[in-house]
Amino acid sequence: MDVRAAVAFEAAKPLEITTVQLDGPKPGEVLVEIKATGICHTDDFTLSGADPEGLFPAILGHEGAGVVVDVGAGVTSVKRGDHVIPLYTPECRECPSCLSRKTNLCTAIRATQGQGVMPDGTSRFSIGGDKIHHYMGCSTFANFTVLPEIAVAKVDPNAPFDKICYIGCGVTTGIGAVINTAKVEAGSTAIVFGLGGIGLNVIQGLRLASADMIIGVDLNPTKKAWGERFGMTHFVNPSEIGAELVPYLVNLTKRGADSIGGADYTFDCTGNVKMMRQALEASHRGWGKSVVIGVAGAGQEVATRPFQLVTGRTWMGTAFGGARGRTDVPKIVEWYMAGKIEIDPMITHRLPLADINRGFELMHAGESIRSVVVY
Ligand code: NAD
Ligand code: 022
Ligand code: ZN
Repeated sequence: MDVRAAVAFEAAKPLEITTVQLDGPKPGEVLVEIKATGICHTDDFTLSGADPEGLFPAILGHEGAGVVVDVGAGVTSVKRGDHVIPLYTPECRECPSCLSRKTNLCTAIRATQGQGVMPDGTSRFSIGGDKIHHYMGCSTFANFTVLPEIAVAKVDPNAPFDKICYIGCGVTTGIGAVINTAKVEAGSTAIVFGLGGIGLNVIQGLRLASADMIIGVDLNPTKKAWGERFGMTHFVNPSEIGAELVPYLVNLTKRGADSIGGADYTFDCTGNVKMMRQALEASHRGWGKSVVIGVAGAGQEVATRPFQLVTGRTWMGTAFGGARGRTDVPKIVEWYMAGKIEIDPMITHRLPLADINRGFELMHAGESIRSVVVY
């Protein structure tokens, strides 16, 4: 069938909106009509050419929501008409990783997903007979896409596509990092580095977990109001404190009889390796946990003195907020529908597919929290 897509033909060029051909679902696959998609940093990272694993031409996009319109042989968990969110971290429930219960990083289709093809090694997308790569197993920058059955989460059909698409990456990553990865307890102190589309969701996750003190750190002063909107209790702009950031934060988190200071939990949502170090070092001696969420550029390394770890701090990382997609994503949609979490105010821009490149410009200018393309 013919579908409309924004195609990344080569690195560092705008996406081209054009008609491409999509083959129907093979056994174990589903055809999904994508109704909305967010534009996320990883799409930009790959499009820029800085991603060493980036493949071209490709149909990018990994933060979508849509409707199942056809299923291949043997598909049992979803049917035509079901509303779904594509999963760049699938959940097969059969591989050693899924069975371990220790990780959400399902390995069932990992190799082919990284190669930009479906599990059978071929692509469903083409243009004039030439193959176009899939992206992160999702390719939501097309109004129809084909996905493995294990890479879709069935969600409440009453939920609005233009909001819940954000649950396909940013919302789940931020909230999941708090609940699944850090396992923050009520009354905790926490510091969030970087108040963008991920950090604000960490903040609302901390509010949900009843954290006591939620400190936000960002160089951009406009982020103070954004953080407060979702539960931040203190804002620190490193360029305005006239002091070293880590000692300043350690001092700010001293409570009662505790003269040591440091937060129970810290989260890096910048992707900057210097901030990752500061986040670790601003966590509490003896028990602080620091979660790396930001994805650093290719080849970057993190450093700290081993003393920081020997004295009881834990450095950890998270992919997709540690969420098991088919199990956890429907629950997060329910939390949104029940008003437990907010999404609407973070969606600052809505665009038609024809204007998708403008969404990337808004991201570069720091003007958007999230731009969503509505088909
Ligand atoms: P964003 O650009 O919207 O937000 C980043 C924020 O950090 C901005 O507000 C910026 O002002 C601030 N910032 C940058 N450098 C800073 C510094 N040195 N000091 C203080 N503040 C600084 O980005 P986002 O959409 O929130 O994504 C954040 C990171 O999370 C990215 O690296 C992204 O790739 C990553 N991410 C990871 C996962 C995962 O599963 N691990 C999932 C989604 C996104
Ligand atoms: C999403 N991300 C950043 C912004 N939006 C993001 C990027 C990478 C990962 C998670 C989220 C990630 C962490 C660990 C891995 N990935 C490796 C997983 C594994 O090896 O099992 C990751 C993922 C998908 C892809 C590449 C890296 C891909 O499909 N190309 C989950
Ligand atoms: Zn993303």
